[in-house]
Amino acid sequence: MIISGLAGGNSPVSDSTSHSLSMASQVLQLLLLLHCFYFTFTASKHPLDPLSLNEIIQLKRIISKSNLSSSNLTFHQVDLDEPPKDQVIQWLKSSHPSPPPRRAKVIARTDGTTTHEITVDLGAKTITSDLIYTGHGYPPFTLDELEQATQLPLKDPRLSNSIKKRRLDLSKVFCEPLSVGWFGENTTKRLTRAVCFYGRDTNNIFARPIEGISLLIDIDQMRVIEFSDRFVVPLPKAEGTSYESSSQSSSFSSTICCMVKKKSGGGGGGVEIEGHRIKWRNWDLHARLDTRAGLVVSTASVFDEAKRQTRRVLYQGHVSEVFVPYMDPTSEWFYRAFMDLGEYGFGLPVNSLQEGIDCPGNAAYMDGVMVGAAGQPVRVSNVICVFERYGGDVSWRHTEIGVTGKVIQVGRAEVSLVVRAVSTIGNYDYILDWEFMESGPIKVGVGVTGVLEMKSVPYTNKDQIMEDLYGSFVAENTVGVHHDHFITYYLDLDIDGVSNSLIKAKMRTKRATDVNTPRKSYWTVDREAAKTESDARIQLGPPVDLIVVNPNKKTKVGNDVGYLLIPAPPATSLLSDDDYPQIRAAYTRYQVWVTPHNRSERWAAGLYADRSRGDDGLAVWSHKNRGIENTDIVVWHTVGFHHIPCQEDFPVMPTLHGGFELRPFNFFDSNPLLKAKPPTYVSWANCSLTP
Ligand SMILES: [Cu+2]
Repeated sequence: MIISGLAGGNSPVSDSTSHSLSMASQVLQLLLLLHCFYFTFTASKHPLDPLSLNEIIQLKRIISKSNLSSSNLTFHQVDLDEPPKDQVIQWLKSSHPSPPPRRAKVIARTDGTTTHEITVDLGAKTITSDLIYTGHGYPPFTLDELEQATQLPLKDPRLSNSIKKRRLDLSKVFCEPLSVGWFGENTTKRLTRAVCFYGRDTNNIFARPIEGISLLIDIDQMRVIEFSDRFVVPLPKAEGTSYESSSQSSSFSSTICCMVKKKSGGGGGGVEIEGHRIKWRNWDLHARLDTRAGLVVSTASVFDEAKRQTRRVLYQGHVSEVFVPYMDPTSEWFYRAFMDLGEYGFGLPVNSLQEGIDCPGNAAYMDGVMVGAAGQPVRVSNVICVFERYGGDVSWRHTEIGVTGKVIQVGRAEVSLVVRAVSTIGNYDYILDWEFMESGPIKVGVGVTGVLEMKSVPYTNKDQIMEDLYGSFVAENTVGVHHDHFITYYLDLDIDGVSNSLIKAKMRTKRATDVNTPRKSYWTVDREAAKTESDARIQLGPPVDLIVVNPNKKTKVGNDVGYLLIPAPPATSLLSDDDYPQIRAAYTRYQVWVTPHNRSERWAAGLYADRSRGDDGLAVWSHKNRGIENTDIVVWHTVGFHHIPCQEDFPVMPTLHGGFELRPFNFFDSNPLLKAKPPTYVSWANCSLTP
């Protein structure tokens, strides 16, 4: 889980073979749309814009002039303090908007002992509140801390001896500081446990774990407080661990044809980006980078051609927490149950996206500015890409031969807009997509790729293994340990307004007793509005449609307007309720929760997730059992992967895709695509089936 500097600084590593195969087979056979982008940088500031470079400089200046400056201050999490929702909605409605006051919220630590929650009014240049947090858990690690904790073990003579004992070269050793969780201790410190890898003859450092050694580091004092060297396991060999393209060959063409270059300067259509606001066809939305959440999508509204009005769908959506528990309960592994957002954050380890690998040639990019540990601005280029996607899909079609004298064959191509960011948390990379469809759906995708967290074992063939290794044998001397990825989303839906309800449309089999036909059974729907939070803790499985409706807005024929959640496949945590990682991530027991909107309820595992004890977070809030009917509600949905590794995941894992869809359900009066002009095809001159 180490973040050794911004991923954007790394040299690009591509998998051109597999990429070219999938892209070429799709793209070469298609006519292409020609996409155009144009940019305007003179837009009014949107109230949800991230802190700008100047605002961060201003913020640092304000704090430097305060009492806080007399302490040794580290900045752990700094982001925009969002204005109240009603002010943002009012701003969007207003034709001459003056944005609400700009504020920043800061979680900082003084002298490595005290956690402060500071609110700064950037306009008034004052600190409006400075509260000391005394509860359980700690803020995320800073990148500086993680970098120092990476170096610290290498200076420890005990590690040096252990490495010598194994006849390895210390200069090729890399140590990774991991969060340690909480296992019932009465008092806690901010700690990490460093485990080490051997980087000789490979750049895939995670593929050669030096098992048996670990160093417990007090991260506030930045010193090793415990060293252990319990056992020696043969190191996996370096051969076959590399994933760099220079070591690969291909029997197939490696050219990606038809990447459409964006036009420079003005253009007549496509995507319009003004600052962080994105307008594309019938969609209007805002995208920004947040230190904790990574990509945040806000104020997404869709234009209804039939009604000639813009209608609100999603006030805000982002990842709220990523829980990754490993299933090896032994001494060197038991504590590995990561809360990636709360312990590391998805913002600072965001990638500078690479054209041709991360995003297609027609993408436009946004830069990100965040705050480093010393309060300094950290700028990363190309952190969000925005592109129009045409993947050869059909948005609707029909062939009709029943009309006398003619064959009707009609339809249109599916074109969508994708907003993407990629965060790399140590060995794993998370590709976060928000895809907006012209017919109204929002598809939320998450791609998991990168390198497995592996364990060295003494075996070179599966036949030799007689013990439980808590994972899969993926290469000689190498086990990919069983684990989960639970990616939990915060979805503040505002379907045609703030007041919404969750409808559970349960399908059940009914005997056909009241009809005089040979049919014995059919299914029927029982609709039920979730009245309180306990009605909306949902384990997926039995057939139910989950629809967020606005009970105050009807279609022409009288249905409540709504959006359907087409959820991710069922996957909830399999840990026991009394197991410590599960106590901290109790919200993974259900895949869907609904809570009333509350500004302070944002992070599913609680605001202070590092070493948390499960006394804050979604499961705790939900037990207040508040009313959730016809009010401003937030839907929480977890995309879960139970990951049993396999050999194809080694040495680097092909992207595993997951996600869910928010789909109009009686939102429009009929298929909205029939009201909108279809896209025009333009064939791409240099694209040919026989290159
Ligand atoms: Cu995995």
